[in-house]
Amino acid sequence: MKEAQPRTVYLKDYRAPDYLIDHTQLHFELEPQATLVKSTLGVRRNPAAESSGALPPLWLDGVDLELLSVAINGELVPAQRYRELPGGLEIDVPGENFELEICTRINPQANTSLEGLYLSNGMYCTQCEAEGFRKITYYPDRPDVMSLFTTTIVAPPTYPVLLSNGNKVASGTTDDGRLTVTWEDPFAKPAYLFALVGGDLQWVEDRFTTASGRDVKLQLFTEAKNIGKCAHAITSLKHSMRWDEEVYGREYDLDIFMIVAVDHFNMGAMENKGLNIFNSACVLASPETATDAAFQRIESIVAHEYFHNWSGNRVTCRDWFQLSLKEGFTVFRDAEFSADMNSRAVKRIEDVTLLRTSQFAEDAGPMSHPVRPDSYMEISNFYTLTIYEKGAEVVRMIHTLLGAEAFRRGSDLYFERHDGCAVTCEDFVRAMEDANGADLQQFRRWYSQAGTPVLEVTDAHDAASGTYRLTIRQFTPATPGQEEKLPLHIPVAIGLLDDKGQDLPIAEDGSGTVILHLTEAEQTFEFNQVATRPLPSLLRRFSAPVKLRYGYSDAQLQFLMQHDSDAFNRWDASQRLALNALSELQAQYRTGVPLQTPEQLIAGFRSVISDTALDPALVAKMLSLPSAQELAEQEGEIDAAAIIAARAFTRDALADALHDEFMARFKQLDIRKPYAPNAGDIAERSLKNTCLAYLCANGTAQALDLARAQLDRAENMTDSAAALAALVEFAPESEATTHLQAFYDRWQQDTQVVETWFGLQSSSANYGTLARIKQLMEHPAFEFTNPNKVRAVIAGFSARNFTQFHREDGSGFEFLADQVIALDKVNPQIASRLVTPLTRWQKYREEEGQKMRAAVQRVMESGELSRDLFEVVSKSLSTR
Ligand code: B3K
Ligand code: ZN
Repeated sequence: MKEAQPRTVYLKDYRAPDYLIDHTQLHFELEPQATLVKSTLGVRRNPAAESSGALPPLWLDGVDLELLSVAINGELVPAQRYRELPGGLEIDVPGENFELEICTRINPQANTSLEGLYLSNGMYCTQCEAEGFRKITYYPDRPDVMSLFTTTIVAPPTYPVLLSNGNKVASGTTDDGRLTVTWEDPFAKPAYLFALVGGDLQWVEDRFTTASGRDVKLQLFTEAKNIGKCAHAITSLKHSMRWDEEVYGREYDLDIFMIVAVDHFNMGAMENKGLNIFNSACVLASPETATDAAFQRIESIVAHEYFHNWSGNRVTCRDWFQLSLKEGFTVFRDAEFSADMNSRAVKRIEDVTLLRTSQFAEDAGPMSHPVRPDSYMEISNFYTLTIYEKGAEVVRMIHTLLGAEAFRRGSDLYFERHDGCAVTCEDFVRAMEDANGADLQQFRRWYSQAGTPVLEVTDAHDAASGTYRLTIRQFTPATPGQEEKLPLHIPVAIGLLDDKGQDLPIAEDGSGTVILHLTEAEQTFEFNQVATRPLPSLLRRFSAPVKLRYGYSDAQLQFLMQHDSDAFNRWDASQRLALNALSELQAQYRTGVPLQTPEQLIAGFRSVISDTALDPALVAKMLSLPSAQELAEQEGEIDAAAIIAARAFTRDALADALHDEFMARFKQLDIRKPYAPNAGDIAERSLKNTCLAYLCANGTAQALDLARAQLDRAENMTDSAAALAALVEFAPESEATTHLQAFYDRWQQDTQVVETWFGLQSSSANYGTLARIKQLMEHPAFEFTNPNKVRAVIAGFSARNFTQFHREDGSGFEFLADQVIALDKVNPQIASRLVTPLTRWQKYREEEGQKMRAAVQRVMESGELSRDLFEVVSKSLSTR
C-alpha cells in the first residue's frame, strides 16, 4: 500500500484509539528481498474510546507492504471484510475482543529510506520512530497504543546475532538449519520503540550493578573491524546509568542493555527499549580516529538515549505533537549530565551557540513552530531544533523558576504518576506544579507560542536615593500562522557589577545573582542601596532562550569579559564585542569604504588570550568569531557577500595584530602527552588549535610549518584533523591536495575518519569549491544512500560552507536543488533536511533571495515529491 497523499494533521483532532493491542507477537523470517512478517495481535475495544455504539472498523497503518493474509480468531477473513486503502488497512471486526493474525512480505534491500526494516552493510536493522513500524507490518502505529511485544526472528546461520527488545527467552535451530531466537519485552511499549537487528556482529560486554543491586549486562555490537572503538561508549553508558540514579533516582529496569552501531542511519541514535541503535559516528571512537568533539558527542548521545528509558519509554508521548515532552526533557537531562562530566560553562556556550545559530533561524523561518506544534504534514520534519533545543530550554526555565530540589520533586511525581502511560506536555507541567504548589499558568505559553522573544533593557540610576532601576520590555515577532503574541513568563538571571568588577550582593542570601520574573510586556525592577551606577550582567547562564538588547559600549563589554563572575556572560560579552565590530565592517563593505581595523575587538581579545587564570577552553571560545551562519541570523536582511568579507577581514586583522600572543600561547600548550578525553586536556587542545588556526590564517611560512609538524607527529585525531584543516584552508592548493591524499591513503579503511576527511574539504571556505564538491561525489568512498556521506559532502558545503555556497552566480543553489531532487527518491527524510538553507530565501537581499527561491521553485516543480519534502518546500514558497 502506498503512502497517503499530503495532508495536514491537527492536534485539535486528537481522538483516543478505538482499539487497544494488549499483546503483539511478531514472527520474522529474514530474507533480503522477501522478509515474511507474521503478527498476532490481541485486540480489545478501548473503554476510553470516544466513538460509542456500534463497533467501528479497525484501522491499521501500513506503507509499502505486500499483504498475504488476514485471519481473525484462527479463521481467514474473506477479502470483502477488509479494505486496503492509501496508508493502511481497514478491517470489519467480529466483536470487542479478538485475535488478529496478519501476514505481510517486505523488501528490506529495496528500503533506502532507512525507515522500517532495512539493510546496512548486509546487516538487518530497524528504525521505527516516528512512523516506521507501519513499513514492517499493519499496525496501529501511534504512540498511545502500548503493547507487550514478543518477537521471534528466523534467519540463515550467516546472521548469528539476532536481537530484539527485552530478554532472550528461547533460541534454537529450525529443521532447515536456520537460526531462531525469541525475545520478550516485559514492558508495554508503543510500536515506535520496537527494534530488530540481525547480522554477523562482534560485541564487547561489561556489567553494571544498579543502586538496588540489579546486575545488568551491557553489550555493544558492531562489525568486527570496529571492535577496538567501543570502550568510550561503554564508559559513557556506565556514567549515565550512575548519574540518572544519583540525580533523578531512576534505575535501569531490564537485565540487559544493548547498543548496536550501524553505518546507515538517518539520525544520531534511537532509544528502542533495551536495544538502542546508533549511527556508527555517534558511538564508535578511538583516540587515533576520533576528535575531542566526537568523544564528547558520543558521551552525550549515549546518555541521551539511555535517559530516554525513563523520559520517553517508561513515560511516553500520547501523540507526536507532544514530541518535546520526551525530547526537550531528555536533552535537558543530557546537557546537565555533560555539564557535570565536563566544563559546565563550555557546555552551556556550545548549546547556546547552536540555539542562537540554528534554532533562532528556524524560529524566524517558514517552518517556525511552537515547542508543541499544533499541526504537521510529516512528523519527521518536526525532529527540529525547536522541539529538541528550545524544548530543553523550556524545561531548564522550569528548573530555574522552581529550583533544583523542587524540580526533582516534580520529576519524581511525573514519573510515578505516569509510569507506563502515554501523556502530554500539559501532564509534565502539571506534575511540576502539583508537587510544589507552583503556578505555571502563564509559563505554559512557551509550549504554544512560536518565535524568539526579544528583550529590550534600559536602566537608570538615581545617586541621591541610591536606587537603580532596570526596565525590561518583551515582544515576540509574528511567525507564520501566529500573528498575535502574548507576554511570556521569563526568568531573567542578572547581576550588578561595581566599578571594581565585583558583584553587588543583591540576592536575599547576599549572593550576586537574582532571578527576575518577567511576566508583563514591560516591567521595571528596582534595586536599593546602590550608591554608584553599576554595570548590569544580564541573562546570566542564558537563563531564557531570548534575544537580549542593551546598549553596551565596547568598553563595558571589555570590562564584562574580564570581570563578570558568570563565565557564560564573559564569553557572551566577547561575542557581543565581535558582533559590534562585524556589523560595523559589514556596513563599511556595503557603502564601499575601505574596511577599518577593529581596534576595540583586538584590544578585547588581547586581554583574554594571555589570561592563564581562565579555563583555556573558555579562552578558546572567547577568541572564536561567530560563524557566518550566526552572523546571518543577526541581520534583518542578509547580505552574504558583506558577511563573508567582514568575517575574513576580521579574522585576518586579529591574526595579524595578535600574532605574537597566539604564538606564545600555542607554544605554551604544544606539549606532548598521552591522549585522554578529559575536560582539562580537551581544553588545552582546543585553545592550542584555535591559536594554530589564527597563526595559519596569517599565512607565514613559520605558521604553516607548525601545522605541518603537528600533522606529521600527532597521535590523536583532534590534533591531526586541526592541522590538516588549517593546511587545507591556508596552504597553497597543491600542498593541501598532497596532504589530503596522504591522509586518505592512511585512513581509507576507517569509515569515521573518511567522513571527517570529506567534511573537512566540503566546509573549507578556500578549498571547498563547487567543482571540488562534485569531484568528492565521484570519489569511490562517497555513497549517495549513506546519510553520513551525504551530510559530510553535500551538507558540509550547503550548511557549513557559507563562502562557497553563497557565491554570487547562484551555482551553489542550483547544485543543492539538483541533489535534493535526486535524494528525495532515495531518502525523503534526508532530502527534506538538506533543502533547509534554500528555504530561508526570504531573509536574503533581493537578488540573492530570488535565486534561492527559484531553486526551491524548481524542486517544487520537479515531479511528485515525498510528503517530507513537499511540506518544507511548499511552506517556504508560501512565506514572504
Ligand atoms: N528519538 C530519536 C529520533 C528518531 C527520529 C526519527 N525520525 C532519537 C532521539 O532523539 O533520541
Ligand atoms: Zn531523544
